Parts: sequence; structure tokens; C-alpha cells
Amino acid sequence: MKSLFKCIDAHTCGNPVRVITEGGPILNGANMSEKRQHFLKEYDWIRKGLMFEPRGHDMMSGSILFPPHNAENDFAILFIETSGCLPMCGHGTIGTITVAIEEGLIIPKIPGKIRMEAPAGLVEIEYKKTNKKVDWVKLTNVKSYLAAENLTVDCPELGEITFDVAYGGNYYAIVDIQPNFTGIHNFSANKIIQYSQIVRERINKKYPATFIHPENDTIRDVTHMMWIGNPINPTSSGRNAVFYGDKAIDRSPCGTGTSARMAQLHAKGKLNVNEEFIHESFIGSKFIGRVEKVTTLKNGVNAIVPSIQGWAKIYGYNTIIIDDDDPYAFGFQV
Ligand code: PYC
Repeated sequence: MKSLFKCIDAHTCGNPVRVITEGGPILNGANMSEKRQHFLKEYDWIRKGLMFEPRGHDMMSGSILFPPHNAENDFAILFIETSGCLPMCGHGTIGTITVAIEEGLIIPKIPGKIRMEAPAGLVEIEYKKTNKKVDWVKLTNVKSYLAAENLTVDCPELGEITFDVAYGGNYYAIVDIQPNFTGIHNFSANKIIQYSQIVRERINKKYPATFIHPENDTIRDVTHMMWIGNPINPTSSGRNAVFYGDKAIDRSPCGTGTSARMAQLHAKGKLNVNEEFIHESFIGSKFIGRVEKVTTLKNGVNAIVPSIQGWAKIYGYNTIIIDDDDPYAFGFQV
């Protein structure tokens, strides 16, 4: 059987976003979290075929758009990626909104504002458009919080490292500069990937069933690692290398990662409400982050509402076939 997908390919600050405009499945569920579960059970072959080699690559990431479940909202989104289907993705949101507005896939109820249903919750978005191009997208993310502090794990070559875990739409183990880790500016991307593959597995083994979202237990475990370093531009607030999937370092500063980082810094008294947080990616591209306000989760845990602003560019129109007589129809990893 041959399945055909129309896609618009873009990148957000260097990281890919493949927006599937035709060929996505019809999913069951009362919200995007339930639809995400349905997709994972029956349609994950679409993600694998479109994200992994030979049609994608280690960093490939994308989205499929759905009608909203609540008439007040503009649309709903499923994130697909080499790592799975993320509950939330910041760079994916910025790229998808840019594509959707420039290509007329969404007509917002209020121009310049969009309400998006993600599996992790409602995300409110603003964007600025000039001459048919979107200049920037700012998303107000789901509630983000510091989940644990000063945990330890043994890292190959480095020895014991200390880390915090924070949630910004995904759970991040955040490794700050410390005696056994001198910062990403002293390491290659390959080294960070090598360490992350082992350390993430060790963290989830050492702290089983520890990181489970109190309001949605389908969101669980440390899925991403964030390693910190000195910024390239001294006026930036910080720089990170975010590891996701099995071999990817985010080329953007990572929206959910930046949200988690701001939740961690705010909880530790190192970032104030309304203070601008300019976060650099491994390649030096930037997001502008901000703690919009403080809040609590339903269980009373302190949290923040973060915002992230960035830009994206469309670079291609793609018609992709997944033909099940192709031995690599559903991708491969080396
Ligand atoms: O921007 O949230 C993000 C993200 C998650 C994984 C890669 N990018």
C-alpha cells in the first residue's frame, strides 16, 4: 500500500519542523492527549516513516493539525518527532504557526492571536506578520515547574554529576556548570550525545516512576537532557544543548526546555517575573523567554507561566510517499 503525505518543511531557529498538510489520520479522543494515545497505538508508522532516515534524520520533528475540541480555540496539534509524540514542543509550535499563517492553513478568530490545543494543554499564541511573512511567534506555554533538585547520577568520563529536573511541557534533567562538568562550550555535540544517551537511561532507572505529571499521567519520565554552558554572545542570559530522541541536539534553544530552565531558575530565586531571558542554542540561535506570572498546579505545587518568542522560515514543499514494499518504509536508525 502507498500512503502519500503533503508536507511543508520549515525550520525554527535552525531546528526542523515538517508540517503535514495532507495524509494525516483521523484520530479518536475528546482532547489532544487522548488523540496522542490513539496515534501512538495505531499510527506511529506515520511518525517513523516521516521522521527517520531515509525521509528524515536524527533531528526531524513535525506536526499534524486537527480541528479544535473547544469552539473557543483555533486548532489542535499533534507533535511528531524522532523521539515520539511530544506532549508539547516550543520550536514545533513556532514553526507550525509560521507555516499555518503564511500558507493560510489557519484563519485565526482574532488576527495576530491563536489558541492552540496541545496534548499538554492550551497554549496561547501571538504572532506578527508583515507582507505575508510571519516575523515572530510568541507562545505562552503550559504551567512549568521545578520537580526535583540536587539529584546525582554517574556520567561516563565525567564521574558523578548533580542535576535538577524541571517540567516545561516535557521533563528535563538540567545539568548546570559544576566541577565535573565545565560547560557545553568545552564539549563537542557528539560527546554531549554520547553522555546523554547513557545518563538519561541511568536517571530513569535510578528514579523510576518519579517524574509523572500530577495532572496528566501520560506525561512521564525524563525524556530530554539540558546541558548548560557560557553564551556565545555575552549579552545573552545563557546557552544550552538539549538532547532528545536518541541522537539529536536541538538546533533551536528549545521552547519546552527554555520553559523548564526558567521554572528552575525562578524557583531558585535567579529569575524574576517579567525579566527577559535570552536563551542561546548550541548553534547560537536565540529565543526570548519570560516568566509571565507565577501560579500553582492543581496539587498546590508552585509553578510559572512562561512565554517563548522566536522565528521560523519555510524552506520547502514536499510530497512524501510511504510505500510498504519499500524495506525502509518505516525508517531506520544507525
Ligand atoms: O522546542 O520544545 C522544543 C523542543 C523539544 C524537542 C525539541 N525541541
